[in-house]
Amino acid sequence: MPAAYEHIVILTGAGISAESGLDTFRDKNGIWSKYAIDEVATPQAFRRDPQKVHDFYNMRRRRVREAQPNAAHYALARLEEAHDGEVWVVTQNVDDLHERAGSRRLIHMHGEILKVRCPACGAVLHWEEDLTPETPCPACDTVGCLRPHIVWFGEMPFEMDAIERRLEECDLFVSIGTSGNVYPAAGFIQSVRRNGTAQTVELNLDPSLGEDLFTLKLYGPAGEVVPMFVERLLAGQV
Ligand code: BV8
Repeated sequence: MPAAYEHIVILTGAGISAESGLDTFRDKNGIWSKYAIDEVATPQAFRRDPQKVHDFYNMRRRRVREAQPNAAHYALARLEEAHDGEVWVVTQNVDDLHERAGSRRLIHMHGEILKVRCPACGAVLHWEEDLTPETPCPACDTVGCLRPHIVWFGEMPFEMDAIERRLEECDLFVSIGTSGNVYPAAGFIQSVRRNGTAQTVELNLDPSLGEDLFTLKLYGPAGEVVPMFVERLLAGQV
């Protein structure tokens, strides 16, 4: 029997990695309750105090290396493998937990914390160690400009053209673990609704800012709600 949905797009945010021990941003005691965005997550912050920005990302990179994928990450990888149609994960997260759980069709629209980029030569390299303002670029030896391969506020997210195309063709859009605060990701649900008749689903701990825009909403920890949703989807019950 043909799958009910040919093109599934799944947007994930920090909430899907919360049960892996990685802090979210806007929950109580979240990252932005301890750090100021304009001191650690903008190009201006990096120019003003690169050491402070490197310290912030060094701490987060170490935590990602200690974290493991959780049942929600594995459920999405199982969906991609078992579903008779295309499944794309567009993640706002910079951790590598989707990859480690087995997801392949994956777009990191805000970059990846286990990569660094050299603005001098354009190299993008896998990187697991701490960075300092004195770390030379392994590709061109330039010192002082190596940065995390992360999209900061005020920078254009990666692969927006590809994402727009996926949103145009999707017939199922699922938003998982995101508060709907950050654009353009928070606007994807509006794009999907404008483009046509896709089924729209929000799986979250609490209702997001865009909750009214979704037709199906299931609330609870991603580690419980996502595997249950994936099994219902694979059984043709969504
Ligand atoms: C840009 C990398 C323009 C850094 C991040 C309108 C249109 C366009 C832009 C804007 C606009 N209005 C404002 C802007 C500017 C800005 C923006 O959106 N600001 C916000 C704060 C208002 N946007 C930008 O700057 C973007 N760039 O627009 O460029 C441009 C145009 C032309 C040319 C050049 C430039 C860039 C945004 C990307 C910034 N980088 N991340 C890093 O990670 O350090 S964003 C940051 O927020 C994180 O990446 C995070 O992923 C993202 C979104 O947060 P969430 O993932 O949703 O996390 P949050 O904590 O908020 O929510 C967690 C949710 O999980 C909650 O709902 C909670 O209930 C739930 N949860 C918790 N536990 C669980 C759970 N759910 C399930 N299970 C659980 N266990």
